[in-house]
Amino acid sequence: MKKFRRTLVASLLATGLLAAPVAALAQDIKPRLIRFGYGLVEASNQGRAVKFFAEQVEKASGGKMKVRAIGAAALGPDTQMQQALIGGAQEMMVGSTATLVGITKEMALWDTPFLFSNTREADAVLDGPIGQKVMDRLQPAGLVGLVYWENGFRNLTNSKRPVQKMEDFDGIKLRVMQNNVYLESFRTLGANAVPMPFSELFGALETKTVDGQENPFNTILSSKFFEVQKFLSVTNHVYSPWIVTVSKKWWDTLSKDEQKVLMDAAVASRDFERKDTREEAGRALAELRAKGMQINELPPAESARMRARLAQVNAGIAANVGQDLWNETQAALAALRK
Ligand code: TK8
Repeated sequence: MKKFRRTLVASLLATGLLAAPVAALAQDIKPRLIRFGYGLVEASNQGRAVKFFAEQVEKASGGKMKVRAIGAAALGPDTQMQQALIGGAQEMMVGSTATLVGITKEMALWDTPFLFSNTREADAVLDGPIGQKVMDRLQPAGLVGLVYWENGFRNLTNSKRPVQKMEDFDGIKLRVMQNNVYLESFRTLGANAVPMPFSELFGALETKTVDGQENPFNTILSSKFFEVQKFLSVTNHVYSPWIVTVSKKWWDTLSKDEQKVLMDAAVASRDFERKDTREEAGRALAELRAKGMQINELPPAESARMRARLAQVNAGIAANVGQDLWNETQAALAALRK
């Protein structure tokens, strides 16, 4: 088709029937279609930011690049979309960095319990040289990482009891992401942790296949987990990033200008998304309480106990992501905390 069009344009040019600028236009006529998949519903911080990204791309490309946003894991859970990107069957996605660990082991750095104490630290490290270094490790695997978005600090919900101390985890069947650090962390705390894709989670909570899960306030709200979970324990046990990724196979077919349109829109979407997420997180707890969830904070001594227990997983993470990367991260955090 494309070849035919070129031949046609060439012969029209040769006969003087078509001016050169029009010919250039004719070659670009078909817009680039970008299938952008994500896991949460449209009415979520993730859905809003994908929509924002789509608008930026269309505007900046003058309509030559079109983003089709496909949410609610309609293209499959994170791990399936990642494979589609690698194979070139899908162009873009956003998902948890934690589900990428099977592809790029360095991503496990972000799974370290209590790594960041606040969003200032998270932004500085993720947007700085360490975040970039980890992101660059995706390329040999066939993915191009553009930016990190905020999923947020994760908190625990379950249908059995308020978790106020470590012993309360006993007998709680807890869904975790498909990620060994999470699996080990919650086993270490005494829960019966089971890995499961996010797309199956609501159903599993509803049928009591699992008793609990952990996610940021925003997701507990947008995914309506309050309908099937009574207790929310404010643990803030880890800061969870999302990452916007592109199929490298497809990325390599783009012009430098097209790549820049995507990169600029990604950066703008990151700023939009973090602001939106933080605003929503600020009011989500009150909304969850109003929806009937019973919320408890952990007594500081219990929180410290859990933190100390979870530090047991750190050595394993350091070994996996590389001791140098681990040390560099600790040094960067120490400098930020000075
Ligand atoms: C959405 C997931 C989700 C994550 C999880 O696809 O699986 O619990 O927090 O945001 O990436």
